[in-house]
Amino acid sequence: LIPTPEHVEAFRREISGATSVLIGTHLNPDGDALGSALGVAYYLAQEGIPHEIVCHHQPPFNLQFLPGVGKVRQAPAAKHDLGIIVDLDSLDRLGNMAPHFADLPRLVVIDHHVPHEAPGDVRIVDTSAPATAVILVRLFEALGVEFTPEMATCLLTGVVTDTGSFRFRNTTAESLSAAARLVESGGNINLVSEEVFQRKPLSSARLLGYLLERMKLELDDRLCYGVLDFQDFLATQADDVDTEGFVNELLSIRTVEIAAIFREPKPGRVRVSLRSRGDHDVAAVAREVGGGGHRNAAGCSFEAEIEEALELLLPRLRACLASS
Ligand SMILES: [Mn+2]
Repeated sequence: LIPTPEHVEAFRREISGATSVLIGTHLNPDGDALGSALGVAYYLAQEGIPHEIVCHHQPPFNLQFLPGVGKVRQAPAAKHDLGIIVDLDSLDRLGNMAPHFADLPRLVVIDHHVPHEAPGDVRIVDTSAPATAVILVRLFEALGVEFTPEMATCLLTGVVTDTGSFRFRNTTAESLSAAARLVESGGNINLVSEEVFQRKPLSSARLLGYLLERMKLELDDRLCYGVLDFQDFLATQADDVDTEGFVNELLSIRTVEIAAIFREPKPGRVRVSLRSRGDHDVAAVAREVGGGGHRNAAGCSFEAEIEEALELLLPRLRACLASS
């Protein structure tokens, strides 16, 4: 299990050798990114080690409840001699924060994504972990850290969001027991669930209404797609972030095996989200048009009209459905 005793020892050495720590996480931070970064910050505070947290983007609306979230900045104010980055495995994903980490003498990476660049002097990476927050729970337990209620709520947010509230396939005995451990330590699971999942803006609900009203089904209702054009975004005053999770609504229909959403939040720029069940490889489809992702969750975007994007992708999605 990761961290191994060697990882724990290496981490302990880095911390004891550091005078000041810069904590970072990825662009468009989610609950695991910010919850894990704040969990590390609470740990360093307990150890009496000065630290800062930076992120390219500000925390999104639905994560403003996180204890300590006000400490997240868009640039470091001080000098640091150790970096700890969580929930990402390439310095690119730090966005504008990347140069601040590239110059640090030492770097620790704690993550659960499949490594690409593999930066860092100490790497605590477990691709089978349900969330970075779960790796931190293991690490802090090995270090004998006392989980405060604030720290527990932050880490719990990572577990709850990355497991889709214990619905995704990464919901294991360990994700549940880590969550139970955090709730026992004072983590507020009701607050986390309400804030993360029950705080949708009205604009988002209206936009979803448009999508569901006009979605198209083909091939015995196995392929489902929908379009949200610039007029729809204008009419509802929604942003592209408000479409988070929409494609999963289409895939949640019993007969649907491939779902796609074509959206134009700004004129002339089309973003496409693709989802599939089982063996249908939508990442292969996305790669053919310059996008990428995982087999069952992929995306692409281009400068085009929505009609062109449909003409480009629909034949490929139909072929994908037929071939697997
Ligand atoms: Mn994560």
